[in-house]
Amino acid sequence: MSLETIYEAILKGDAKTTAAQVQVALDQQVGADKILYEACIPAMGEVGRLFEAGEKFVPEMLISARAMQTAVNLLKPHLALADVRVVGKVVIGTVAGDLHDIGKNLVAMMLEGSGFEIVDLGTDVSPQAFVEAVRQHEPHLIGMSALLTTTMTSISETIKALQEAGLRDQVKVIIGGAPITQDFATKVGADGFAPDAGSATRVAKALVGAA
Ligand code: B1M
Repeated sequence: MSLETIYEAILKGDAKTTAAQVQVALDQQVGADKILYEACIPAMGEVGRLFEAGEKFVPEMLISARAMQTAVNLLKPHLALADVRVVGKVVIGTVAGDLHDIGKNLVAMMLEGSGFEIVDLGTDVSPQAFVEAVRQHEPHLIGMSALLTTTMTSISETIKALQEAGLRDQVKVIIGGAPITQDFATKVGADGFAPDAGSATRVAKALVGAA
């Protein structure tokens, strides 16, 4: 096993080899976070670079995403901490028009591992669905993920919908995703921004006063 083998397997979209090699790595006591951050996530970055360069196409992105998901499923129990107290409730989703969920799932997983109760609304979540979920679940936090420059606007639309529903003051909003920046978060009035799953946990805890 080497991290390089896992990286290559995800890049090729070979889910079977990915699963087998991740398991070998875990059996050899390689840290789950090392496997995630040094093999899996860089592989997805390279898939994106090749797509942008016209050397990979949507179906190939999809099979790499599936291979990545098999890795995440195997890593999950090792990343989540066992005995954590509940520090707050988060409603999380990928915004309207956007189907990317790997990053959102990782963020949800890390939040869960650090004591948050998670209500995952999935992908392509409309502003109205976020509003309804806040009414129904009364979370401390809403987490929105956007991976496309074209869907970043769904974040501001959702924040606006929360304001119009009179719910904005009841929840903190944390956002993230590849095109999102702190500047954008400030501009749209989000309470927090995190560039990756690890910092999402720190920001979320700070927002609920559990840091
Ligand atoms: Co898409 N795609 N994709 N894609 N895709 C990108 C995002 C892209 C950058 C590729 C590229 O051109 N280089 C590009 C967007 C360009 C842009 O908008 N500027 C792109 C495009 C164009 C598209 C389509 C439009 C392609 C087409 O159809 N022509 C299409 C859109 C579909 C839609 O959503 N409506 C599309 C489709 C797809 C697939 C379905 C094939 C697949 C997604 C499968 C899935 O998610 N189940 C896919 C994939 C896999 C990618 C890339 C290659 C990888 C994304 C990923 O999973 N990264 C991506 C290229 C890239 O990102 N470099 C690309 C790994 C993941 C761990 O990182 O999601 O960034 P990420 O999450 C990080 C942080 O961003 C952060 O923490 C995570 C973990 O550290 N984070 C948060 C994320 N959410 C957060 C929330 C937070 C806090 C932090 O708080 C709540």
